[in-house]
Parts: sequence; structure tokens; C-alpha cells
Amino acid sequence: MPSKRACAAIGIDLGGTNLRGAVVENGKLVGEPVYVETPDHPEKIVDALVKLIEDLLDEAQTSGLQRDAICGVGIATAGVVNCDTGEVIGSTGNLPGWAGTKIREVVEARTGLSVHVENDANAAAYGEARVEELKNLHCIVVVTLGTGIGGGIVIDGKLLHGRGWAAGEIGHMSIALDDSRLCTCGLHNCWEAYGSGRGLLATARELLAEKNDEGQDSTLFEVGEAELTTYKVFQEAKAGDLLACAIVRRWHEHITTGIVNLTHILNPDCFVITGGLSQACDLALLKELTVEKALHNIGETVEIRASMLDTNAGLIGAAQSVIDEVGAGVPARR
Ligand code: BMX
Ligand code: ZN
Repeated sequence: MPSKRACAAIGIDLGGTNLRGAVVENGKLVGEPVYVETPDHPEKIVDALVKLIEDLLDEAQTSGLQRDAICGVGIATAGVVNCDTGEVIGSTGNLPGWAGTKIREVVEARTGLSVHVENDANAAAYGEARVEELKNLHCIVVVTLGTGIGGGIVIDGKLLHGRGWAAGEIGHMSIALDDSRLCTCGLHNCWEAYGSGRGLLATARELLAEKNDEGQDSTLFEVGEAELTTYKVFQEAKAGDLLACAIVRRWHEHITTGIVNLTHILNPDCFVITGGLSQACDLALLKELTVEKALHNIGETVEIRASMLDTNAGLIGAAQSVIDEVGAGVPARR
């Protein structure tokens, strides 16, 4: 007789580059995550979402999970999301035209499943905050370093959403005054314009121009504008190129600026650093710089740690949120 399985859900993380989905049960992935390239138009993104859900449902059945054991779909997406309606109400140029998409309404109608939609970094924070080591902490801030900088703030186990669902949009806090960096959101001086992958490349271009004038030598001068990638900068820094090391160091200083600001606002127990670029981040250096720049005793006590769920935090957190919603008796919307 097949054993009774706990409530499972499909989790999807929708980023600017990929859609990643998996079935999640008891906070863990059932099988490997499935990746699809993110299409360039909102309608096509929705089509890709529905197709991915259908593929994952088929895959779940092959691994012995009946369709009725799947209690819903959790979707983590970049952008400001109204979680009550499941609509994207704000979006930067990282996902053009995405604002206004009624994800929940459309996906529920097309799949017949309950859908919960959450901002990607909020979903990651929701997932991380349930991990054994973190679940009893008072305040956790999750920072996602990727195309942009996302954030999720969990206080006593609950996500902070704010009046208009935009709490945690930490990538757009202002960290400069000179208007020299334009963010994809249309504002200048955003943390994201310095600390994201795009920000790192802007810093690289600035330092390359400056050091070229000063006659400094670097392998990066041989790299064309189009070939200059974050990967290339990290690779050259690892190989000991001094200019690449200086760029990476400046990137850490930029990331620290945001962490120090958040430390003074929230005095959190810990920061969890996740996202595609987090592997390239030296957390010990971030901690050292935070102690140096924050008020005495505040920087010392804040913990800066790596993600426990790795790049699956968003989809696990999204799946967990729909499981909790259904478990709490929120009527299934079909
Ligand atoms: C942007 C913003 C945030 C998002 C963050 C990280 C959009 C489309 N995105 O600041 O909502 O959390 O990027 O996104 O408005 P990622 O694409 O880097 O994961
Ligand atoms: Zn911005």
C-alpha cells in the first residue's frame, strides 16, 4: 500500500534569465529542478509558466506523487507583487512590461491549481527563514545578488510586505549622491546600480578608464567591451590581476554600504547572501568591512551567512507559501 505523502507543491522561480521549477515536498526538492529560458514578452512568459507547471505535474506522477497530493503552485517573480491578488504591480527594466500581469488569475484559470505569487527575494527569505538553524531568529534579511539586488525581511517568522507590497525592495535604496549611475528602475544612485552584476561591470568600466589614463597594466585591457563579463572579472581577480582585484574589492565595499545601512535600520540577527553572484562574494570580507563601517557593537553582532538552500531558495519558499496558505484553510481558488 503506498504511504500517505505530505502536502507537496510546485515551486517556480522566475528570473530575468531563467524559469526554474521543481516539485517541493517537506521543504525539499523532489527530483532535479527544470530550467527554461525566460521569454522576452509577458504573454510568452505566462505560456512558459503554464507549460512548465504541466511538465512538472507529469514528472511528479512518474515519481509516485498523485496530482491531488499537489496542493498548488508557488511562483516567485522579480518585481513588486500584490500577494493578495497575485498581480505584479511594479517592475524594473530587468523584466520589461511585466508590471500589470495578473499571474495568479491567469495561471489558476489555465491549470486549475491554487497559485500563490510572491516577490522572488521575499520567497527566498521565506524559504531560508524556515531552515532549522534560522527558524527561531527574530530578524533575518535575505539579500539576493544577481541581475539586480533583491531583498526579503522576515521578522518573527513573517515576511514584511509594507503598505504597498514594496517592503524589501532594498536594491533601490539610495547609496550615492552624484547621479552617475542610472538604475534599470529609472532612478539614480540605487544600491543595485553598484552591488549587482550590472553594478560590478559599471565599476569595472569606470576603473578601467581611470587606470588606463594612469598607465596601469591589466589583462582586462585586452578584453573588448562586449566580452567584459562578471565571470571574466572574477576569473582575472582569481588569477591575481591587480586591477581585477581592485574591482572586486570595490564591489564588496558597495555591497557593504547597503548591509551597513540595513544593519542600522533593522539591527537584524543575520543577513543571508544568496543569488547567482553570491558564490563570488567573500562573506568574511563583507563582515570585516561591516564591522569597520557600522556603529560599535552593531556590526560585530550581525551575522553574515551563505544561503542554506542555495539557488533553490526562491522556488522552495514560493512552494512553501502555497502549502502554508492551503494548510491554513485559505479556500482553494479554482
Ligand atoms: C530588482 C527588482 C526586484 C527583484 C530584484 C532581484 C524587478 C523586475 N526586479 O531590484 O523586485 O527582487 O531585482 O531580481 O522589478 P533578480 O532578477 O536579480 O533575481
Ligand atoms: Zn533602482
